Amino acid sequence: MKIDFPDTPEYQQLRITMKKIENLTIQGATNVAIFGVRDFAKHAATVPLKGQALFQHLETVVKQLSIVRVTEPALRNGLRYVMTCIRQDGKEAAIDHGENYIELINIAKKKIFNIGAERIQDGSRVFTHCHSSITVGIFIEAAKQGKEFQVINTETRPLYQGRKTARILLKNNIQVTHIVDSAMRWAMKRYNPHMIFLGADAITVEGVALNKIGSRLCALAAEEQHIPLYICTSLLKYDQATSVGRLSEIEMRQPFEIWDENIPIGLDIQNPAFETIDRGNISAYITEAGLIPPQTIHLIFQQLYGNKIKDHYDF
Ligand code: RUB
Repeated sequence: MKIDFPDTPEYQQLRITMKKIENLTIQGATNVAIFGVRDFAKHAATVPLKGQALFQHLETVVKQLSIVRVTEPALRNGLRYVMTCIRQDGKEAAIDHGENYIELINIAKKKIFNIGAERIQDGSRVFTHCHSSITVGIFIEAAKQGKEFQVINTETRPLYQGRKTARILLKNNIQVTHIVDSAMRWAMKRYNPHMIFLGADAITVEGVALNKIGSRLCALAAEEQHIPLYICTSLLKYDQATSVGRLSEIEMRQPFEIWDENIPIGLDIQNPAFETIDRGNISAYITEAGLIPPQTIHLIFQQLYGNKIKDHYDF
């Protein structure tokens, strides 16, 4: 990632947020979108520029924020939403517009929590991978409704986001069984979960989901055992550029996250952050519009958000 904002006070908050997004202090697509959009809107409202100079500057900031984590369309959709509003109403309203987008996310989250929780019953066993605030929110909602169930979760190497999931679930008195990523298939045989719940970072026009590396393995193991797999996500993660043939990009992270000292000289280390889950492996998406089949993503995104988030294919 390349940050070339000047090291001056008006960029300070943006620089801090970008660093936190980059090093995963702010983690998961939904949080990346919320924090990124909020700080962008504040920056837009306060930067001492006007007219053409303002828009040129903000377009640069949008591009910079968009490449901190390239597989995050919910952030890009939010930045574009705020930019469109600023062009209509001026930069004074930028903060309100940023909050309006965040409100769309929050409304979507609540709906997904309820729709997802309906699928969980007393005695359910649910498998999940990594840490998705949406998936965890569903589990917490189901627990609030008094349901007793078990979650099987992976540690998620190399950065162990699965531990965050395990801690939050335990705190909410939800039974959790924690496994290494490579025990996914074993765990599916051993526990025979009723369903898999995964989050998403991006959704493509074909209905393919992109989520944490390991998600496709999870989907293949689920297919072998005939276990339904649900992607729990807001449609705000739809990558609109895929509707004109662009491929959703997969973030490659630094090798030191895998091996940080005494690395044998000459060793090539690859650290992909995400991978695709084919639509054929997805039973349904659990979204703010209800339970929907993968091939309807574009249509339903247009129905829900088409008038708010204009097509943008320029990233
Ligand atoms: C997190 C991850 C999550 C999605 C969805 O990856 O893959 O499943 O981002 O999260 P990372 P949410 O740890 O690299 O950010 O449901 O919170 O939007």
